Order: sequence, then structure tokens, then C-alpha cells
Amino acid sequence: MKRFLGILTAFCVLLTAFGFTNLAMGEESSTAPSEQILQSQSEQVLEKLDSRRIKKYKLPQENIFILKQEKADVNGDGKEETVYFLGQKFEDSDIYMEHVYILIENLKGRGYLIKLPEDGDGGYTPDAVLADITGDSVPEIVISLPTGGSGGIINYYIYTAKDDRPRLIFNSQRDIVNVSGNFDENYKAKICIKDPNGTYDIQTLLDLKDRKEIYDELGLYSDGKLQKPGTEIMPYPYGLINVKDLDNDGVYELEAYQSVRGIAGADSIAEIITHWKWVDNAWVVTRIGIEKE
Ligand SMILES: [Ca+2]
Ligand SMILES: [Ca+2]
Repeated sequence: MKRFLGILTAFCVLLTAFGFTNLAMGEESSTAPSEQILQSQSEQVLEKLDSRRIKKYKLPQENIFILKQEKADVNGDGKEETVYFLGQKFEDSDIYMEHVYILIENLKGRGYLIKLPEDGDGGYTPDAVLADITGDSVPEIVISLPTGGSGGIINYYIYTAKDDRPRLIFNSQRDIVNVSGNFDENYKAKICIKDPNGTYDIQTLLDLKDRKEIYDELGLYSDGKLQKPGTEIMPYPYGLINVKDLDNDGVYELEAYQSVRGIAGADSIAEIITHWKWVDNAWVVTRIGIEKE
């Protein structure tokens, strides 16, 4: 069996190991995979899941590959389970996984399949890491699914399998701050950010004078006068989430990045960085930062 080699970075695709990146405390997370990694993964030969398990767990008959597997106590019973991260692709040469699944099986061979939300269960170079985010010393399963579009959008899901009751506790399409805003007079953009709990209600004006030439050319402004009042900015979903112990309490939090675009997709005006912490069975936003691009 191919084993976890101990290369420990969050959301960094492991080139040679099939094991999960099991995030133990004290290790640093890193940034998104590069083009080089995409290429390497396409050359990687993935093992197919055996037909016995495919039948047993009612998986699709065709092309179910083991993307990663790792032994870890994910249900908290004190014994290790085997956690399989599975992907279905239509051609062996594809790097796009149409669907990904989690399969958890105990040492006696009893197990169950976790299906991801159907509207976002595929991706390029999907990855999974194990990390305790809820603070009970039982690791959660953190899945990243790059959508492959020009926006660099990545879907993230976090599952707990505590007591063998699998539950989706983080869904990047749902657990995200609300961002809105529009262009304002004098090459400025107003950005409003609200978190789901209503703790933050931020309004800020972003100075975009450095884009004067292009905005004038596109007819958005003329000598600082907004020509198309009400032109909205375009907040994007997450482009990256790092799993990190941000407050040094021995439990992981999420450091999430989402881009804000201006007049067009290529006009990246700001990056919003939010910190998410699991407290008393719910997500709490503990910080919101805005960086001008
Ligand atoms: Ca946990
Ligand atoms: Ca922490």
C-alpha cells in the first residue's frame, strides 16, 4: 500500500503520496497548487477502487479512483478507520474529477459513503486533509475542489464523522460573508461586508485612482465623474482557504480569501480575508481584512 510520506502542507497536492495530509499542530499551511503540480498530477497513476467495495457502497461502476487514503480515528471511538478520498473521472487521462466521495471503513470492514452536495462535487486536482477544527481532538475532513475556471474559484467542504454521524459543517457556497458595493465618484468603490451572524457590518471606500486611465477609456468615469452610476463591483467566491491555528489555541481555524473584481473579471480590485472559527457548534467570523489589489 502506498503510504503517507509526511509532506505536510494544507491544500498542496501531494505528488507521490496517496495519504491525506494529516495536519498535526505546529505545521505550516501553504498556498494553492501551481501549474507544475497540475501537470504532475495528470501523470500520476491512480489506483482504482476494487469492485467489491464499489458494489458494497453502491458507487458508480466505472472509473472510481483512490485519490488518497489514510488511517485515522475520524469517528472518535479510539480506533483507526480507513478514510478513502475517491474520485470518478471519465477518461484515465482526465485531470477533472466528475464526482468525489469519502468512504469511511472500520477495521472490521463496516463502513459508509459520504456524498458531497451534488451541485459542487467535481473539480480539478481535488484534495483532502484531516484536521481538528471543532476542538474535540477528532479530525474533520477538509475537501478542496478547484473549479478550473478563470476566476480561480475553489469549492470547500468540511465533514465531521464524529460518532459515525457524518455531517457537513462547512460549505463554501453557504459559509461566506456577504459582499456588495458599487463604484462611487472620483475613482472610488464602496465595499460593504457583512458576516452571517451580524457581528460585522463594514463599509469602506477603496481608492482606485491608479486605474484612472483604463476606467476613463472604458467610459466608467470622465474626469472623476462617474458616468454609469450604480455600476456594481463583483465579489467572487473563495479562491483559497488555509487551514491554520490562527489563535494558537491548539485547534485549527480557517483563513479564507475571496477576490473582489471591479469593472471586469480581469480587474481585481481587492482581496477579502476572513477568519472562521468553530465555536459552540457554529461558525464565528473572528476577523475581516480588506487588501487593495
Ligand atoms: Ca474535531
Ligand atoms: Ca486555533
